[in-house]
Amino acid sequence: MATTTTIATKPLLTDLVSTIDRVPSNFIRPLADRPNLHQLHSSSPSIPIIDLHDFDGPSRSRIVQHIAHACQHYGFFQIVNHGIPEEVVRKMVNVSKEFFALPESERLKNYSDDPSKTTRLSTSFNIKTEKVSNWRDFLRLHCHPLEDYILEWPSNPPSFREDVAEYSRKMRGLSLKLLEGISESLGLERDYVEKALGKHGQHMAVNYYPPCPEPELTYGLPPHADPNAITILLQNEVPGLQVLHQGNWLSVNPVPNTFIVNIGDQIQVISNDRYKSVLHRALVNCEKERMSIPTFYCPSPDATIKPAPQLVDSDHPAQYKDFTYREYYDKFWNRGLSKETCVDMFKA
Ligand SMILES: O=C(O)CCC(=O)C(=O)O
Repeated sequence: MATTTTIATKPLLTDLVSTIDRVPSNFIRPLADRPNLHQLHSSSPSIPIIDLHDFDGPSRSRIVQHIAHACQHYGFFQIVNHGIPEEVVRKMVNVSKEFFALPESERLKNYSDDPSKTTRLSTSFNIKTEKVSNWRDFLRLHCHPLEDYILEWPSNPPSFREDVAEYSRKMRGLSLKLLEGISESLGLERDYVEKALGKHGQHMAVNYYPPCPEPELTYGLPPHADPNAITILLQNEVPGLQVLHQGNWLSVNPVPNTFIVNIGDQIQVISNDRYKSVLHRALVNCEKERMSIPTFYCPSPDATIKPAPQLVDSDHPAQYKDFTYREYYDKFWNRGLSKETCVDMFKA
């Protein structure tokens, strides 16, 4: 094993980590921009937990109030009793693990550094444009409409397509339910946000963060806000996600059978800034591999996004100009992950 490495010599981190015992120089963040690992296991309060049981029954208005509070004050919440069968989640997690355990040559069949590809395995964020790399490999898939994409997905492991398709169908159902709750929480018609997203899009990533010999020097993912409408995140039992709240980084430690939901930039725009798409980041650690599986629910590329007219008046002028999601998404990928969120580029 080499004692120092100055450059990464493999396309994927998964295959690099066993050959190094220092972080290669292209992953090292400038001093002022490194994570503070002391905060990782802090016992400070975390994001709200919302129980979705009875969302379609008499508790709906109470749950909608909780959603409003969480979206306004945190931009993030966890959900329990969400209705996704444990078996579906277990299969999704297992097949993801199996995928990242495949031989390098088998995994690399899916490799691409072109962000416009609808199915691809890659590393970091956007290696064509970024200056510092992130300690992450990821498999990214488009999932809606399923039949347009499923035949592009990896066919190895053999159950991959079936297990991931079932998971993404369930995630679509849950996303639509949450979008109803978010619409109602803004005082809009139940289907307002659903209609505002045009024909809808759904993407998914399987993020794989291998153990890192010097986790204080780098990020799995640096602070960023999500470009889509909402994200539903599943994480394995290894902590790493942190959310910015009132100037502090809150750790969102894994809780079995929950998902983490966050508001993305498009809901911030539709809500005319009532709700905030919040910065979050993924830290890595030196002992355990971490996996997270976000579902990004989004508008279709041709959908025009703008503040809901019902939320605009003389006291609350429109904060954003109209744009298509395609314009937004291209900017997001090309400028790289940043604390200055992309949504500011679309201010009125
Ligand atoms: O790994 C995590 O917990 C966060 C993932 C994330 O923020 C992303 O994929 O955009």
